Amino acid sequence: SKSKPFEGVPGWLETQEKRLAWFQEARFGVFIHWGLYSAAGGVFKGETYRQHYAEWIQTWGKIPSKQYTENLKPKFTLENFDPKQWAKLVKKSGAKYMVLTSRHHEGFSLFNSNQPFALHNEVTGTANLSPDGRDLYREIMDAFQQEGLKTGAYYSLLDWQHPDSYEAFQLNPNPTGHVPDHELYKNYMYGQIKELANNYGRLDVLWADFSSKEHEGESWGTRRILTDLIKWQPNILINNRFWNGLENKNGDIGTPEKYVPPTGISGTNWEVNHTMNESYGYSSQDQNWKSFPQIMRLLVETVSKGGNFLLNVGPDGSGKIPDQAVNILERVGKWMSVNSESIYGTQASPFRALDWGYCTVKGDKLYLHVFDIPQGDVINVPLKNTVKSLYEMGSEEELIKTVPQEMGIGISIRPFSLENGPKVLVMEVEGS
Ligand code: FUL
Repeated sequence: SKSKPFEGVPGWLETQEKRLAWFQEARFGVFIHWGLYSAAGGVFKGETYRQHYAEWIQTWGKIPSKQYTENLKPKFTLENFDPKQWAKLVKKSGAKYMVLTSRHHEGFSLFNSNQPFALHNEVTGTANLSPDGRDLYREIMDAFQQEGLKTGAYYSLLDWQHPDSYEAFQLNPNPTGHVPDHELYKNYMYGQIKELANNYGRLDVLWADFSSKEHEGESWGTRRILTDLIKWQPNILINNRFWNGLENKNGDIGTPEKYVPPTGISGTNWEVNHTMNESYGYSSQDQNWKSFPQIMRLLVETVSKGGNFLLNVGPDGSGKIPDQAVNILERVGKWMSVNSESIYGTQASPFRALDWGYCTVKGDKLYLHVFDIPQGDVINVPLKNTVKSLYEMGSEEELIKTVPQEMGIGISIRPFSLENGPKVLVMEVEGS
């Protein structure tokens, strides 16, 4: 399982650099978790679940699939569902791509799957979520592509509904003594991934989720999936979650979840996925929203360590994006409209911890993201080089007196409010 499966897939490694180019340029994307769990919002039949991942409510509550469906489908109303508005909001935030839960662990698809089990089954009737001949997945992907964004599909390897998946076996009553047949489940998965890759135009990312130690790698039929995927979608990127471990290098993209690796991850491209409150799926029980400056720290810290930042949004069962999330995206967008040059296409900071913020690099420019002003209102950049130019992003003034300091270059900073996000100084130096 520690082998490099991608090495055996024809064309994979040869094209990797080229396939990753847009991803490295983008640096910032938005994740959308939306499914039946969104209609529960952390509450099922009057009982509240405060666990961090509201999309796990079926498992927290040990709810059989049939009961889960009957209760939640009527609450998945779409009343406020406006994919064009979602796409406009995300575009305005400055994000360059979006990854949507095509199917989470509960086993319900936002896309219209033609797999026999998805069309009709004895467990839930159908595993497809779209009503009346609609295809919610298509509506969302189309809207985002029309805004010029790259689009990816999250696809769960786990399934709490399909009788041939182990996890479903644990949740659902099994009067006939059926023994799960992993080969059948694998074929179902393969068939659905084939649909995602062939029936919806471009697919830029397949975000698989997730493997456990007991069940990982080739045991999902991964080699077959990868071999065909790159034929169907020659530019696709695949994350590393067919294999166990968030930082493993078996894929195009490592996927640290809700943390920023202190020194980045060497030897692979990677993307932090993070939440605005605690949960990915919508929860009326989770009001622990991060502030806008906290979100900015996570974004900038990640990029300063060489990673991408995938910021999650969880619309509710009506299709409404919570106001707090809208507010954060709008404020990120406002900041990005002035400062995005310091994010897009930048690389990791050459410095270790700085006491005032983070640094990103592009060509001979250093972008200094100031979050905290040290005593004396002077930030220190640990460099001896001569400064060619120094200015603040979004300002005409050629800056701010630089004071040579023992430890490097000192820059005096006027006090400012972090409520508008970090201040970004651009510094060009001689002899980088
Ligand atoms: C995890 C999942 O179990 C969570 O529900 C969420 O989707 C997160 C991004 O990945 O492994």
